[in-house]
Amino acid sequence: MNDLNKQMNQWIAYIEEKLEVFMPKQEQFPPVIFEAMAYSLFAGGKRLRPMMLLAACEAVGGEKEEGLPFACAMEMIHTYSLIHDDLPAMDNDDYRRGRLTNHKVFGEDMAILAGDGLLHNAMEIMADACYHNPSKKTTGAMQAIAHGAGIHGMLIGQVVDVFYEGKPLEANILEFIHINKTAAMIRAALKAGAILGGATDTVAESFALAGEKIGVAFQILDDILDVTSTMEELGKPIHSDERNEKTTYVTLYGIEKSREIACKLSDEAISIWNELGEGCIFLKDLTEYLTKRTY
Ligand code: GRG
Repeated sequence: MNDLNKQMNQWIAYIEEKLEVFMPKQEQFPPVIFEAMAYSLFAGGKRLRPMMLLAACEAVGGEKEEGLPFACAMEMIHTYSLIHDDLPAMDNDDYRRGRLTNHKVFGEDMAILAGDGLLHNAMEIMADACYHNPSKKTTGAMQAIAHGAGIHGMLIGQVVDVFYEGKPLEANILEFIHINKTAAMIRAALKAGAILGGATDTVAESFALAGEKIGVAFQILDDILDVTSTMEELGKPIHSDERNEKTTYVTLYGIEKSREIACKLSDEAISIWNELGEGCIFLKDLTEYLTKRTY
């Protein structure tokens, strides 16, 4: 295992331990809602957003403990979005994080409520942190996260994605969807972490910009991997009319050009980390891993 994998695993273990602490205790009846929330939260995600938030906080000289409530809140918001995205009314998926989706196990009604429960719990954790430590750092971080998750970020990305369902997309619409649906939460994680660590507004904006580039590159690679893994499974090239297909970077530009676009975005993010200096080495390595991945 290389150094980056070791560091990522350490972050994951740390985050999972703290997520347990920040989950609501089973004080209410019936227990099913607590089970449904925990089922998806502890289903083995990569914990990228909280990891980035904590690493950004440390990169600018902050203590990871300052970022903890916000990091856990980010993962809860991310998990809520996955539960809702998988619902029959949206993507209608049966599997997520290697297990049956929340609604397949608990039913649609409980899955909607489990997503809502995680979102509201995240808001309560952050509001609590702001209340106990009122400062521009805590309120600024909460603002960045709510902004990234809501109507100016992930949510509007999902709305536009749903709105154009089944219709061909222009490149600028597809870019809008990626910037918001996928990249806004990565942008928010890095910006919030930098704010909590005490970065100036200008430096926090650089973290945000790197996050946007990483997020879009990450999504383009996801689209590429989707096609290449299907090709591998089928053992042959597949043509666009054989797949029940959405517009992606791959359908618009082809695999090679899409790889080039992702690579360029990744390089731009890495330049930002280089400019920000030594403290950003982990984030730089993580960026390379996520945006040039072959896994
Ligand atoms: C329901 C408001 C609302 C939004 C849903 C996140 C999302 C928006 C949809 C999920 C579908 C999807 C493919 C989104 C792109 C972002 C993405 C690649 C999510 C998966 O993130 P990972 O790879 O997942 O970090 P893990 O499971 O590791 O946390």
